[in-house]
Amino acid sequence: MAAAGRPVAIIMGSQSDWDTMRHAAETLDALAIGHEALIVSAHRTPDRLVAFAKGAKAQGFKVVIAGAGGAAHLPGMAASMTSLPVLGVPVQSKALSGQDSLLSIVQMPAGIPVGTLAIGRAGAVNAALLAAAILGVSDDDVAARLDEYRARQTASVAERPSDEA
Ligand code: RP5
Repeated sequence: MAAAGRPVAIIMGSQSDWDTMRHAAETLDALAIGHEALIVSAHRTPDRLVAFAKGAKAQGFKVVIAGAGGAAHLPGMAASMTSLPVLGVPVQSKALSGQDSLLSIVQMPAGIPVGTLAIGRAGAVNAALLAAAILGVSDDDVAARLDEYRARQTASVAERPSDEA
C-alpha cells in the first residue's frame, strides 16, 4: 500500500470525517507530498486499527495524521502502537461542536504523545503542514516546498481590507 513516495498516512474514524480530512489531503497535494487516506475506526474496526498501526512503519509511512470525532480514541490508540509521529485532528462533532473530540485527543497520558491540532478544517490543514515540517527535517526538497508555500501565503495577504472580498 504505502511506498517511499507516500510518506503520510491520513486515517479517519468514519467516512463522515472525510469532509474535514480532505483538507489535509489537499494541503499535502499542494506540497507534492504523497499520502494514503484510509478509514480506520478505533471502535468499529479495531482489528483494522491494530493491523494499520503495527504495520505503518514497515509500510514506509513516516507520519500519521489521524482525524476522529466524538469519543475520538483513534489518534491515541494509533500512537500507542507505533513510534511514528501521530498528529491528531479533532473533527467537529454535531453534539458538542468538537469539544469532545478535542479533549479526547489532547488529554493523552504521559508516555504516549499525540500532536493535537485545532478542531476542524484548520486542524486538518495544519496537520498536513506540520507533517511537511517533520518530513522536511530530513528532506530538503520538502522543506523548500514548505518554505515556498508559506511565502506564497504571505504574499497573498493584502495590506488593507477590501469591500470586494
Ligand atoms: C467517530 O465517530 C468518527 O471519527 C466520527 O467523527 C464519529 C461519527 O461517525 P459516524 O457515525 O458519522 O460514522 O468514530
